[in-house]
Amino acid sequence: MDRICIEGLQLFARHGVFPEENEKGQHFVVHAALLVDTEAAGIQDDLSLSVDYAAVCEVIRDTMTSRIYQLIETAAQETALAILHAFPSVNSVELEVCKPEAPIPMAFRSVSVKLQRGWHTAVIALGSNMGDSEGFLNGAVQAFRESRYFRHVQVSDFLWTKPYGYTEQADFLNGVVLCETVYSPHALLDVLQAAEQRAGRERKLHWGPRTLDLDLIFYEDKIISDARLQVPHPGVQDRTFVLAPLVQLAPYYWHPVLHKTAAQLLEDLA
Ligand code: A4P
Ligand code: MG
Repeated sequence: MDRICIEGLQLFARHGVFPEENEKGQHFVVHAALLVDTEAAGIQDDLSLSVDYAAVCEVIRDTMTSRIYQLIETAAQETALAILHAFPSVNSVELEVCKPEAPIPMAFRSVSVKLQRGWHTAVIALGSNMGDSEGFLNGAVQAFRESRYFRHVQVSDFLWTKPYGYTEQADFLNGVVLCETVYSPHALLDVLQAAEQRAGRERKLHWGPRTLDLDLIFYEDKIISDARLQVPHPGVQDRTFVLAPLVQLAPYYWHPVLHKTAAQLLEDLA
């Protein structure tokens, strides 16, 4: 992917852990690299097809100076989010926030935080078979829509399905969300689990009844297998209640391990 780079943007802001830093302020330096496709703009020599770097500098200045953060981690994170929202054609941004006057009683050139944030496609399965199932599923979707960490949130129809696995329980209301998120896979899992908690979810029985179950099915074409998270979700190919709604939204979604589309996996279950 092409990059538009801004180096050494100088700002005066008040970020810091110490009250004196918040009162007096100090100089900060920001470097940014925007990952953006410049091909069409380059061919047509047309700024409207690219990203105006002067406008990006204004967004960086406004975000860095409109609030006070204790941490340059937060200043960098918020600035990256502001850029991603202000310029939808920017897929990803690398940002470094430097604090050359940080309160360190030694000689040093600068301290900085450097991070990369971008939009990532994710597929999330929703399920509920206790209480106000439709309300729980809609509540989860609304929370994604209201969060700055998500965009382009698409929702399948919700469908009632017979319980799979442990069958001595009520029918499930199921659906799928296809979205883009700035969260990493593990941060997204935290967000999904927090949403389950807010819906009053109690983890009593594996595969048992629940107010809200949010499973991460796919994250880009990433393959993850660790103690907390397995992606693609290991059961996706066995579950009509995930594949049918997914096929409504993205029949072409490619399973990176089984090397089949969602539509092919659904067909295999027929
Ligand atoms: N975990 C690992 N990978 C993932 C992932 N990709 N997404 C870990 C979400 N969580 C993941 O999950 C247990 C642990 O899985 C988590 O701590 C997480 O670190 P859980 O939600 O606490 O427990 P669970 O829901 O009982 O297990 P699981 O595996 O999510 O259950 P399933 O497989 O979702 O089954 N029948 C119908 N018709 N419709 C349903 O929606 N759902 C279930 C639940 C059973 N039968 C169903 C339905
Ligand atoms: Mg689950």
